[in-house]
Order: sequence, then C-alpha cells, then structure tokens
Amino acid sequence: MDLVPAPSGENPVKTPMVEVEAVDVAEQLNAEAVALEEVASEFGSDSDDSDGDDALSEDGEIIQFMRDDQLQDVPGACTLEEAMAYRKRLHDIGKAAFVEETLVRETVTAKKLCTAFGIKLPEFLDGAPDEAYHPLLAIAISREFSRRPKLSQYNTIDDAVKLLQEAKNIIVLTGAGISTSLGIPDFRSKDTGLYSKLAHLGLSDPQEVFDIHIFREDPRIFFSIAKDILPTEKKYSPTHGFIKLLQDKGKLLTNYTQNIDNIEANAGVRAEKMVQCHGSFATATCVKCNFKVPGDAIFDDIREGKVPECSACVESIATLKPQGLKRKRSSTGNQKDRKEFEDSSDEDDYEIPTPGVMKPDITFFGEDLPDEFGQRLVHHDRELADLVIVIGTSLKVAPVAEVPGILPRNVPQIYISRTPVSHTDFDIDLLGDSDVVVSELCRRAGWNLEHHMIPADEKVDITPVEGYESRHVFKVVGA
Ligand code: CNA
Repeated sequence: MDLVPAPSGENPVKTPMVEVEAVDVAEQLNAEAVALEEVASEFGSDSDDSDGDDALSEDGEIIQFMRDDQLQDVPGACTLEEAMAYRKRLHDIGKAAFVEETLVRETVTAKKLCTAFGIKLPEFLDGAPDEAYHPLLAIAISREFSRRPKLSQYNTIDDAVKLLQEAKNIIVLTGAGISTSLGIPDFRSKDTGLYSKLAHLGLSDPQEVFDIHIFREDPRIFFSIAKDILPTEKKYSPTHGFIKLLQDKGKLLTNYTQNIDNIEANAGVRAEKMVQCHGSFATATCVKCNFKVPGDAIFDDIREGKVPECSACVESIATLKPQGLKRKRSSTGNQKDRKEFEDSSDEDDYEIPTPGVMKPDITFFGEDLPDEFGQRLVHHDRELADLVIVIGTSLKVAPVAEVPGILPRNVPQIYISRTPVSHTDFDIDLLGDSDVVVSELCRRAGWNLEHHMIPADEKVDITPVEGYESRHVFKVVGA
C-alpha cells in the first residue's frame, strides 16, 4: 500500500476489496513454520515497503517464531526487557542506524538479536558462525519495522477513558461486530457468523457470496443470504449510539464503517461524518443500464429472497416492438436466458432482452472501494486524527485492514472486540461485547450513553488478561 500521499486527484488507496491473509502472529508464534528461500541482504534500506514476508517463499529452510514468554527458556537469548528495548530502538532510529549500532559495532551478536525479534533459533545453525544468522535477522528486522509499534504509555482502562475525554478528532473504524447485538450476523464469528451458515450453497469459500464475478454469473447466491444482513427496522445498538455520542461531543472526525447495513444513520450519525467503506444497501444500481433506485425500492424482493429486476429495463423492454428485436439464433446459438418473458407471443421467433439485476451499492470482493475512502483518509483525516478506535472487526478485509498502519504512529489506537487480533498492535485492547465496553467507558468518563439495551443498574467486571499489560476483558456482572 502506498503510504505517500498521491498527487491531488489521485486516489492513493484505490485498491479492490480483498480478503487479506493477514499474517496471524498468534498462529505464527505457535511455532508456525514459515519457509525461507533467499533472504534479503537489505540491512541498509530504511524503506517501509517490505513486511518481512516478502523475503519468505515456499521453498527452502524453515524459520520458526516464538512467543515473548518463551524467551526465558532459550539459552543466550535476550531477556524480555532487552528484546523490548531493541524493538523500540529499531523503530526510533530506523533499520540502517540500528544495524550500524548493533551488528556493525558488534555490541550484540546476530544470533542473540534474532531472539529479540521472536526468531526461534534453528537447530541447523547450531555451531555456525554468527554471519549465518544474518539472513534470519534481516527478515526479523524488516518484519518488526513494518509493524506499528504499540505506544507504551497507554495501557489501562483509565488511560483509555482519558484518551476519550481528551481527544478532539477521533477516527472510529467499525465492522460487523457492532451490529450483532441487533441480530445481524457478522462474517467470521464461529457458529453464528454468516460464513458458518453457508455450507449449503456449495461454494468452495463462503466469501464467494460477496464475489463480484460470482454475482455476475449467478446473483441468486447473493440474494439468498442478503436478507440476513438487511435490517428489518430502524434500530441501532448502544455501540452505534456511542459513535453518535462522540459526534454530539464534537469529537468524531470520521466513522469509517465496513458495514453495509446503514444502521449508523438510524443512530443519527451524520452522512458527512461517515465513510461507508464497502457501500451500503441505501441505494441500488442496475448492472445493465446503471439505473439507480433508493435501496428500499428493492427491499421487498430481497426479504423474499428474490433477485430484484430493474424497473427501467422492464419498461424499455415493454416498449420494444418485435421489429426492434434481433432474430433469435439457431438452436446451436446462445442458450436462452431463463428470465425471458414468457408472455411474449413472439417468444419463439425473437431474442427478447432481459431486464438487468438491481445490485445493492455495496462493494463486493474484487470491486474498488468508493473514492472517498482513500481521499479522505490520506488527504484529510491522517493529519487531524488524535485517537483511533477500532470496534467489532477482525480486520481481515483490505484495504480497510490497512488503516491502522497508515495513520501516524504516534496516534493512540484502541481496539474493542470480542476477539483480539494479533496482526496489528493496538495500544489498548478492550475485549468483550462492544455494547458493554462502550457503555462502561462512558460511565467512567462521566458521559451519558442512554440506550434501552443498557440496563440502568448494569455493573461491569473488568479483568486483565494475564501476560498483557494493556489487554482487558469486560463482562457484565452476573451475565
Ligand atoms: P468479521 O470478520 O465477521 O469480524 C467481526 C468481529 O467482530 C469479530 O472479531 C468478532 O469477534 C467481533 N464481534 C462480533 N460480535 C461482537 C460484539 N457483539 N461485540 C464485540 N465484538 C463482536 O467482520 P468484519 O466487519 O471484520 O468484516 C468486514 C466485512 C463484513 C465487511 O465487508 C462487511 O461488509 C461485512 N459484513 C457486514 C455486516 C453488516 O453490515 N452488519 C454483516 C456481515 C458482514
């Protein structure tokens, strides 16, 4: 991803929506074996465009990673404190200066330094000269350098509350998790997410439901599940209410939402405060003639699981006279479309055009995100943001998943969700139902977040996650 603002008019984040195989560090740290072919001899480069994985290939030797708590079991490894200090130093001074200060001046061996970046020392290098560890170290350094480092001064709930109170320009990045309490399934939650329910569609990968190529081939697949995401009434969750509260307090810079349910509007979040990164059901467009309608014009069809047809196409087809139609091809020609009108008396002789399908204006995998996403993020919000709150998303869909990494590294970032992510380092992780987390944060901030789903006498228990200074689990007492 281009981190340098593009010349004005160009969209720097004009990347089609894709599911990222986000490097799951948790899995890797569980001794995931990754392959190493050739490694970069690029110790001198400070460019931030390689994420370490670039130097990995399917072939070759094996690199394994270890968790920080395993450092103590490795003879000669850095202590956790040393490891943290090396990582911080790397981010402070850059790759070239870091290598100069360590390897070149021989203040530490490459072997020991590998452990600072989580490399599990491979047995095949036992007894090898220190230079043999350089390739591994190159990968480890590049990998660490491309990660946004956690800001060490933000850890506690009090820190989170203070950040909320003091911030003036908050970016809120949301995902499907903020709507699940309203009964709208997310994608990836085990057992309840949409992906877990799609086996019956015979797709090789559940995300194919939202694949533009498959939609063009057979829109029925998408419309068979679209009704599950379409909100039935104008309701919103306490988390949507929280975003509105930030707006009321003049603190909301932008809500970048990946959600397509348009529920933010129900809560009163103003259109100019929002970027619907993946579009929404609010409007729909004919795939054939581009005729646009308000989303609710096709909601009845969607709720019945029908494929909505374009009314403009239907009208123009109705005015066509048989003379205006092409003669149908012989039996060896194209197969007739199943949606041809059966009431046409000339059906046997003429090729009857079919109306286009109305596609809700949501971004499918393989389609570009709305221009506003990249433009606003890079050319406007990037400079202004003083706090980022990411809520209810697994951050697995690019380019939105890249947002935390694009913002200036000194801007604090808070993550609120049921499940932690490990491919991005947030400063504070607040785990649990987002409605519970935000209502407790508001309580502690002295803010009034009123919502019928928040019981007046709600008491929330917060427990730290062992081994993580900045990770906390929120649970309603008695729940
Ligand atoms: P996802 O990958 O399913 O992740 C959802 C995340 O939210 C997971 O980490 C869950 O653990 C977490 N979560 C679920 N419920 C809660 C809760 N009550 N409180 C806190 N955390 C919770 O979905 P993403 O949003 O990351 O993926 C982006 C996709 C999902 C976008 O393309 C959307 O268009 C798409 N989507 C949207 C909707 C919607 O508009 N409501 C529904 C389903 C999918």
